[in-house]
Amino acid sequence: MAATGKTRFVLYLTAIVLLLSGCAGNSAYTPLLRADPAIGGEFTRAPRTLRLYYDALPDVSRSDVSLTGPAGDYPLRGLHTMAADDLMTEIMEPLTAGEYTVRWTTVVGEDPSIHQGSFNFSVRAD
Ligand SMILES: [Cu+2]
Repeated sequence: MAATGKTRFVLYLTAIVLLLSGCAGNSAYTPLLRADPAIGGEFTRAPRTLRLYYDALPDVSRSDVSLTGPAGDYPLRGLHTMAADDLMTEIMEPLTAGEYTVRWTTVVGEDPSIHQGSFNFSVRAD
């Protein structure tokens, strides 16, 4: 009898894990379409702004973008939207050669879900 109870428990757990992994499949969706500097790109000319393009209009007041690299956190200024689908911000310090990570959080269009993600780019010395 105890074994039957345990078997049921394991079945319930399996069902829960399957449900959760189904949800995880949905959360793989990202509204981010592309960026400038390009996602994964390598540049000899350091970018001075970050612009992220989404599949719907981001809500700037519920968005955040940050940049980290060889010197830690890089200050950004003036997060705004330029068009119907983007977030843009100015990089306050010149970027030296190295690997950079852009992290973003946003809410887009009519969907109240908070989305977040990150991507890298690199700056190469000339
Ligand atoms: Cu702009």
